[in-house]
Amino acid sequence: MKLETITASETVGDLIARYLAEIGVTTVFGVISIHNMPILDAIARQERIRFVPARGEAGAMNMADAYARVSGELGVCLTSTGTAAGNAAGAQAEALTAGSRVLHITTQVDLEFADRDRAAIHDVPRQPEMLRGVSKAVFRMWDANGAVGALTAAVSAALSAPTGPVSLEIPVDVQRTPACPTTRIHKPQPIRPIAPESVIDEIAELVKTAKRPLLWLGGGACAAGKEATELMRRGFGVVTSTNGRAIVSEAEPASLGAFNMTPEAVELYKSCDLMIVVGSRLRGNETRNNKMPLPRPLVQIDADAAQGGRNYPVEVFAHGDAADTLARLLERLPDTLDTDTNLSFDIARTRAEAEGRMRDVLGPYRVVADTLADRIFSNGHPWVRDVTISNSTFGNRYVRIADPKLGVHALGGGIGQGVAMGVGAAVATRGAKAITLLGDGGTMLGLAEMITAVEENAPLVYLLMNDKAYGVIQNIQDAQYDSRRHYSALATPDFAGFCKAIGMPHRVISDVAEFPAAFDEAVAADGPQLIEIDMCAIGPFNEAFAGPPAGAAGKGE
Ligand SMILES: Cc1ncc(C[n+]2csc(CCOP(=O)(O)OP(=O)(O)O)c2C)c(N)n1
Repeated sequence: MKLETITASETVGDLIARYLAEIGVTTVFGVISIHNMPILDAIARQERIRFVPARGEAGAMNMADAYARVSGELGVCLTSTGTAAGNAAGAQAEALTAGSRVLHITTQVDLEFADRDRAAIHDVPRQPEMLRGVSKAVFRMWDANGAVGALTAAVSAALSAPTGPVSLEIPVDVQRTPACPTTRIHKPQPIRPIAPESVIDEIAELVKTAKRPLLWLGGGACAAGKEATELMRRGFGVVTSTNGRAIVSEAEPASLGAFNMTPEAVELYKSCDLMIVVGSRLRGNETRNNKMPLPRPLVQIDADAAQGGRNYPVEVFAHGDAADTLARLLERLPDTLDTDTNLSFDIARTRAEAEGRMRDVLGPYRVVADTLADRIFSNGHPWVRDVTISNSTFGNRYVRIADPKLGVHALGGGIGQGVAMGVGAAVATRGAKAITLLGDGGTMLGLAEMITAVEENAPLVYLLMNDKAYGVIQNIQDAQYDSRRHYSALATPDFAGFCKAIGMPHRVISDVAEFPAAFDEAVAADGPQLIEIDMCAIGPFNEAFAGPPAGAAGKGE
C-alpha cells in the first residue's frame, strides 16, 4: 500500500480524503455543502477517489448502501450537518436493517457552537441522538490528534460483525485545522467474535443425531458460503432469508432459496428435526411475525450476542462469527452425515410447488418473470428491487441471483429507495449491468437520482412497473377496507417525456411479448436505460397481491 509523505500543510480534511484512499475506498457518494467542503476539495485535488454527487442525501445513502452490498467493500456517504444528515436518515434506517457496511461521514458546526443550541447555521442541537437511532455506532472527531483514531473506530465498527452503518461527525473547524503529522494509516480489520469450543461441541452432537437437518442462512452468513455449502454436501438442507439469498447456490436441489414462508415450506419444516439459524434476525416478514413453527431443536449462531433467542426461543445459542463457527463445526462432523437421503428431493419438490403456485398468480407477468429469471441468474446481473408488487410476487424469490452480493432489496420495506440503490449497484458492478425493478409510486421518491444515473453513465436498466397507483395499497383497500381506494391513485409524470428531458433512453412495453427483446436491447445499450411496463395496458395479475399472509407484519415482500 502506498504511504504518501505527510506534508506539513496537510489539513484534517486532506487527511480524511487520503485516509479513505489509503484504506482502499475508491468511491464516495454525497452532496457538497459548506460544512464538508474541506473534505471534498481534498478528494478532488488528490484525484484518488471517484465522488458521485447525488441529488439528495437520501439518495447518496442508498447509493452507498447498495454499493457496499454489491462490492462487498465499505460504502461511504458524505453529508452535511443538520437537515442534510437528517435527509439521509430514512435511507440509513434501511442500511441498518440490512447490516450494510456503510460509513456515514457527516459534519458538525464549529465545535464552540456544537451541542449548545446556539442557532449556528445548519445546527441541530441533538444531532448525535438523531444519528444514534439509525446507526450501529456514532463517533465524533474532536480534534486533529484523534483524527486517525476516530476514522479507525468508525470504519472498524462498520466492518465488524454485526456489520452496519456507522456515523462519524466531523466539525467543520476540525476539518480545517492542520493534521497531526505523525500518525500512519493502516486499514482497520473487522473484529470477529469467536464461539467457545463447548457450544460447538454441543451443536455437533445435535447434528450427528439429526436425520433431516436444515440450515437457515441470513445476511450475517454471507461470508460463510463455503462452509454452508459443505454442510449441504454432507446432508443438510438449506433455506435462506431474503438477505441471505445465494449464500448457497439457489440452483442446488437441496436449497429452498428464499421460499421460506410458503405453506409448502411450513410442511417441510414439520418433517425436519433440526434447524441451525446462522446470521439471521428471523424477521417478522419472513416468519409470520415469528409465529411460523420452525424445526426443533433450534440452534442459533450469531455475531450479535444480544440477538440470542430474541425472536424464537432456542435450544442452543452460539455467539460467534458465522464462517468460523461453521468451519469448526465441520471439523467435528463425519464426511457424510447419516441423514435422510430424501431430504434434498423433498426440498426440490417444495420449491417447485411454491414456484408453480407463484407462476399461477402472475398471469401476463409470467413472461417478465421468466425473462428476468433466465437472464439475471445466467449473466450474473446485480438484481436491485424497490418495494413493489412485482418484487413481492416474483422478484424476491423466483428470480434467482448468482451470488449473495448481487441481491439488493429494501429489506425494511421503505418504498422509493430502488432508484438510488440502482445507481450504487451499477457503480459497484464490474460485470453485468444492474437490473433495477421499480414501482411508479416508489419511483416518485427517488426520481431525481435518475439524473445522477445519467450523469454517471451508470450501467443499469430500470424496469418501471407502472400501474399509475400505489398498487398494493389499493389491493389492501379492496381486501380490508371495502374497496375504499382513498389516497392510492397516483398522478405520475409522462415517463417518456421525463426520460427525454434528462437524456435517458426510454422504451414502453404494452404487450408483454415484446419484453424479452426490449430487455436484451436495453442491456446491450450503453449507460442507463428505462423500460416502462404499462400495466394499465397489459392488465392485472391473476391474483391480487394484498400484503403478506395473516400474522406477518407490514406490506410483505
Ligand atoms: C417510505 C414508505 N412510505 C410509505 C410506504 C407505504 N407503502 C407501501 S407500498 C406502497 C405503494 C407502492 O407503490 P408502487 O411503488 O407504485 O408499487 P406497487 O404497489 O404499485 O407495485 C406504499 C405507499 C412505505 N412502505 N414506505
